[in-house]
Amino acid sequence: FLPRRDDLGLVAVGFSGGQCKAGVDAAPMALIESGLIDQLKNDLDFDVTYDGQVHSYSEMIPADDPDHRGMKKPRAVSAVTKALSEQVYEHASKGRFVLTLGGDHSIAIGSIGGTAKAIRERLGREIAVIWVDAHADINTPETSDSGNIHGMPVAFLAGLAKEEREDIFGWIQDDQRISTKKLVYIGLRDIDRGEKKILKENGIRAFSMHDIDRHGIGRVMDMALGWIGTDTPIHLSFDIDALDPQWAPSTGTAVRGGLTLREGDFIAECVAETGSLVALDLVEVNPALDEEGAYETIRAGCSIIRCALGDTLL
Ligand code: 4U7
Ligand code: MN
Ligand code: MN
Ligand code: MN
Repeated sequence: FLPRRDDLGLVAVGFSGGQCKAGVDAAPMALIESGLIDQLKNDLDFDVTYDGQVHSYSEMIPADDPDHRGMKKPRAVSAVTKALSEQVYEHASKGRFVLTLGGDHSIAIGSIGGTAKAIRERLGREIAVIWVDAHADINTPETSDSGNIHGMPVAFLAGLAKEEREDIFGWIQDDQRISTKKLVYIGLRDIDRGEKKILKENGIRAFSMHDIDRHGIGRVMDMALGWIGTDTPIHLSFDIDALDPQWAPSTGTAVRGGLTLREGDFIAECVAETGSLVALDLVEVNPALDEEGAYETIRAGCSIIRCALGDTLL
């Protein structure tokens, strides 16, 4: 079921409406300007299909977007993720590996929704999702204290949060959804009360920083990939705030006590080694925050992408 090894679709999403801090929309351009596409083409031998645009989808964003069920900018996030899901679906249904550069993590509603649908149609398979993050991003509108949708994408993708209104995620169909049984978290250390309850009640497999300290990242990856099982298409959604702020300070919701740069790369390498990776998101880099650390944060993001694409494997 592998995507043709040399074919990569790149989608750059300059969107920040899933949270309140400006600047995360500048990340795709910063990653690209640091040489990412040349690395994909020259060092990794990919055929890159990229429309040369950072999409902000501004034409789709309504001027009037009042809160709904406590969610902030629900129509904007809904419209952007719907458009993104169609772009990602286009790439994935042509057998391309899809790399989505965010943007805040709300965009995973679109990227994962698009991958899930394409892989179902093409291979009749359900994707697994590996979510690498300090946070679980599984709040429902009701459990969220912040109302920021970048803390909710997993709830919408897994069908734990639903909404009738077409313009507020009502467009999400079953074929775009994922199973909580095929979802694995790595790197968690800042989980809200309501999220803990959701993780428990749904038996979701999660490896926190505590688990990584106890077992080491090597055994954690064995357990995480063992849970998913071999020959399952994998979508890796990597929030740069999974890394310790020492390595990735320029991000909107930094939490101390995170992964080292090397542990982040190792996670990506282990996923690459499976040969089952079909899509990757790199999100939450915000070059406008901690400007001194922006270069390091961008470099860390590029490194994780290269590792996930097999660059450092022998
Ligand atoms: B990110 C938070 F309350 N859980 O819901 C929330 F702690 O994509 C944070 O992982 C969400 O960066 C962080 O607002 C979203 C908060
Ligand atoms: Mn996070
Ligand atoms: Mn996140
Ligand atoms: Mn964050």
